[in-house]
Amino acid sequence: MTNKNGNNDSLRNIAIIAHVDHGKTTLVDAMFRQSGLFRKGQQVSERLMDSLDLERERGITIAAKNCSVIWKGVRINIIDTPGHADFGGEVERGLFMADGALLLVDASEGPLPQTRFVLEKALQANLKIIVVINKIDRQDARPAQVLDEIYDLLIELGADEEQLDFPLLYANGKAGVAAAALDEDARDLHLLLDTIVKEVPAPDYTAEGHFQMLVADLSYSDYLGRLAIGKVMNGRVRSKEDLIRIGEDGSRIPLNVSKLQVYEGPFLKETEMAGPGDIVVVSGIDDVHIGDTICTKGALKPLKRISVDEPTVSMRFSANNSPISGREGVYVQSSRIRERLRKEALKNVSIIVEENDDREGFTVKGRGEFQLVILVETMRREGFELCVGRPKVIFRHEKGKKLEPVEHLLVECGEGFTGTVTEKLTRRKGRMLAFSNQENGRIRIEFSIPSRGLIGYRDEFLTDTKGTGIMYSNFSGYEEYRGDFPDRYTGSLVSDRNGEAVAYALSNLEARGRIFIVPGDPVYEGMIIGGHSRENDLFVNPCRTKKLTNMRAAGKDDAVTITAVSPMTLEKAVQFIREDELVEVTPKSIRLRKTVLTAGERKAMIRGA
Ligand SMILES: Nc1nc2c(ncn2[C@@H]2O[C@H](COP(=O)(O)OP(=O)(O)OP(=O)(O)O)[C@@H](O)[C@H]2O)c(=O)[nH]1
Ligand SMILES: [Mg+2]
Repeated sequence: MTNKNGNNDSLRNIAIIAHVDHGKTTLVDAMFRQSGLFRKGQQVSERLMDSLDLERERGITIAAKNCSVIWKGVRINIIDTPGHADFGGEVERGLFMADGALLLVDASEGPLPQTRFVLEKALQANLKIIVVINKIDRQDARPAQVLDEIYDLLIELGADEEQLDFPLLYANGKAGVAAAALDEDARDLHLLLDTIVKEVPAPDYTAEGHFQMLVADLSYSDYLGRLAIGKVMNGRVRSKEDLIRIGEDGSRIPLNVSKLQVYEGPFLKETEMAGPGDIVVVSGIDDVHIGDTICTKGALKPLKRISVDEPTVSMRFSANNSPISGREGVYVQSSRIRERLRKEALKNVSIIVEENDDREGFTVKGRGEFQLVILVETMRREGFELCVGRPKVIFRHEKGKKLEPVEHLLVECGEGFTGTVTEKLTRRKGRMLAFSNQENGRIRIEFSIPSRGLIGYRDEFLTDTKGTGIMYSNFSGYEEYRGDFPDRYTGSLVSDRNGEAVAYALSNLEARGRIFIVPGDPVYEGMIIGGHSRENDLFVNPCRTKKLTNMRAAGKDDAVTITAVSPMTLEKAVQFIREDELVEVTPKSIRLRKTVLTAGERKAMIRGA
């Protein structure tokens, strides 16, 4: 940047970044508590920043969020980011508001794939890095080796001398303590807060500059309408001020700031004025996009727009056209789905929505199947009914070559499982990169594998390792297509009629595969009721009752025993379906189905092909 000749020393902007579950949100809680934000004895829920329902239920952060603490007169704006690889776009967006990054690394797990991703992005953004080796209370903590691994990672990522000379703290975020050395008796996080103020540069700006703000996040309030959130790059802004928004196409739209707010803890506080470097929430704009510049009429210069990595996975969304559609949801029409997806693309930088040529559905592109599953789950809770197809990777074509997204995969499991895991990953065109014995007796293996090889694999991996394995992957780049392999090795059990599933029929079908439904469930022709143990699809009658020859036989039918079925989850369903299958999603049910439902239609298609 040029002409930056001022520093706002009353502020610091810091992003907390890490691999999933390394303790970011928990550490923010402790910072809140110790900066005097809450009354003594006040009941405050855990992981306060994980405010979305799905975040609380799943115990993970999905969206990056802003908050602040005041420490010794300095406001530290904090951006809590998600650690799951599929939400990497949120980290990239969050880093646009930060001048420094707190890199958390679990004292036992050490740097994992997403640690590399977030650190790389922070280094690219030229942020001051403070390293926190966290969870030092863990029984299996190995802080000395973890520190070595962090150095190795930084060197690999091309960090310079200064970046290698990072400030280092050891913390137990849960207990709210941090110290400069392991043998130091830490009682609080004061040293961490002091280190942030001392080491992270105060936001700089052009002293004589006019107001300019980069929109990095959007929100909505029933009272205030759309809210634009971002960092003030230069100048000051006042409530009620007349400003201009510069859109991506260069359009300049006037607006009036109806309310100006800044962060106080996890809440918003109204303010009359905000200075350079601060993170503000502006209301009074109807139409605004992430990446837009808001500025005074005097300085109509757009700032560099926020850009994030391209999506790698796509999924088809369409209106639910099953014979039992519209019974369980509130929003079923294609137009409602379109509207909802448009809204999502507006506030989620890593989601792209395209209307399909057939005008019947939408292609939603994102950074991973889990990100798309979370979107579908959110929509179903809002009352939507829809159908989604199998997640597909997005190929690229360059210089006559077909390229595909490739992941860096790390699996950890007991020694007895490594054979199966390696065999399956190799079949999916995975290449082993590293193999190591962990201190806890487990084996860690790293692979480079096409993203498409991982779609549908997680569930299988958990079964193969009897639920004890862990796997993490993140996108490492586009590479030449590694060749075909089947999506799934088995077919489906498909209902050949409409009706209601019956215990007697399901019990008999158990010999054919794994059943997904229970007696009493509605079924329709073309609905998938289970996984076939052989390759082909098998058309079956799940409604068949035993012929009633006399009363005793009828009594026997009631006593039929069937294996317990665990309810189908959206994740499992999306992982199970093949190219010619769909998941039917309603607020109450997850059903699987063939895309083409009836035998007649299928035959017609084959004839037409
Ligand atoms: N032993 C120990 N556990 C911790 C510590 N800090 C957090 N945890 C636990 O680690 C788990 C994950 O904590 P979070 O704060 O949600 O981690 P996160 O990094 O925000 O996770 P994502 O945002 O989903 O990436 C929770 O079960 C915490 O209770 C710590 O210092 N020690
Ligand atoms: Mg979190």
